[in-house]
Amino acid sequence: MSIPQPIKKSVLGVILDLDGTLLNTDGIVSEVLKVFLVKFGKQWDGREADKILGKTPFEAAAAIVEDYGLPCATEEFVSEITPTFSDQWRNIKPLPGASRLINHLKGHGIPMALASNSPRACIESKISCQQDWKESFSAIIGGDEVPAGKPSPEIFLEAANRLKMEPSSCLVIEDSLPGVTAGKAAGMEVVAVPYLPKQSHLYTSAGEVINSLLDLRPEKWGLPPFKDWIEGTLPLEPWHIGGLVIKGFGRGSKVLGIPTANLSTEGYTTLLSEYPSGVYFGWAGLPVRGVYKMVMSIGWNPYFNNKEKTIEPWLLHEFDEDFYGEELRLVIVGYIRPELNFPSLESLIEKIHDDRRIAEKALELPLYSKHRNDPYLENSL
Ligand code: ADP
Ligand code: RBF
Ligand code: MG
Repeated sequence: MSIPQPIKKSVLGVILDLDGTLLNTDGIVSEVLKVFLVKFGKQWDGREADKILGKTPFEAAAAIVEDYGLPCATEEFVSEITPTFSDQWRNIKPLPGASRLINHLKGHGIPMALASNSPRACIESKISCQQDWKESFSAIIGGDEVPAGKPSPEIFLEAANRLKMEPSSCLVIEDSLPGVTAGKAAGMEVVAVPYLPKQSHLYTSAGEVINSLLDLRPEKWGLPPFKDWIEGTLPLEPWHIGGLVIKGFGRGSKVLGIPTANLSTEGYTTLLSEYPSGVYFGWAGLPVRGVYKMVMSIGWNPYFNNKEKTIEPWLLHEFDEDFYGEELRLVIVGYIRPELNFPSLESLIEKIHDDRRIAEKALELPLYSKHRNDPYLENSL
């Protein structure tokens, strides 16, 4: 059960952005551009990621042609690169919580529209790879179907029109700044889900900023709440990570009574980019010692404002010794909350102990306890 949330405003319909909000398009974009720029003797360094987010494909291409000083016109660049992108669309994964949200709203008969700056044909190809998505939307509007794309409000106004709703009765869910601007300009409620980490301070015009779709509380907007939270936890499709226990920041978490057996993020950059930062829990296996309950944080530890994403599992067991260098395997079965900042170290520690209690109790539920027997936990490298 989730904690009831105060209502901010009641809406009747939801308008969703596609790339970066429902689909993890970014990984594909980087892959394609990396290969493509080599042909021009240039190296893609990802620094333009924030410049191309939320733009129409043409605007994004123009930005790249200019930044890299490519010896071609934007039109040429677009026509050369488009087939490569089309090939990649079936490899795009939905972002965590995307299918859950779509199924939830559809199940409750909440009208939904998809409004993306991508051309309509691209949207159709991308969503055709995701089961049941297309049928879930009462309207789909591409950037080529309105006079101007986001940040102009037109695309959202057209979406409301097709849903036969007042703009003020619509909730927009958006990852990009141009998208948030467009939603507000259309007179709609907006929830921002920034795709880029540590950017939430830029999204002040949004009604709410959340870390990922897993944190959306529809009841805040007068919509039916999710019913899949169980005892303060959200069950996930289990996922696995493992590796050698490395030295962390040596901040003395152990002294605080919260030792975390940090894992190297090497080899997991793709997987980690698919999971939002946050507090998760599950089972931890140390081949020579056993299998233990575990609660962990993944992310930048806002309280310490780390530069790198870390994986910090706290094994819920008293050990007599350290186990640096040993192989640790994790099966992550559920989600608890986003990473937060705290006014004091004491309040951070208190919250981590709440997480521990939630995880310890939840892991007794058959739904979670069955994963203790996952063979991944027993095997060594
Ligand atoms: P670091 O900054 O190096 O991660 P910590 O203070 O977080 O240091 O201590 C983590 C180390 O403590 C782990 O790498 C492990 O060897 C040891 N350790 C002992 N008990 C536990 C536990 N219950 N959970 C996680 N690590 C533990
Ligand atoms: N760090 C944060 O800055 N914010 C958090 O919300 C947060 N949550 C955590 C939850 C758990 C279960 C664990 C094990 C760690 C968490 N941390 C968080 C990381 C913490 O800052 C880090 O482990 C420190 O090294 C503890 O002193
Ligand atoms: Mg640690």
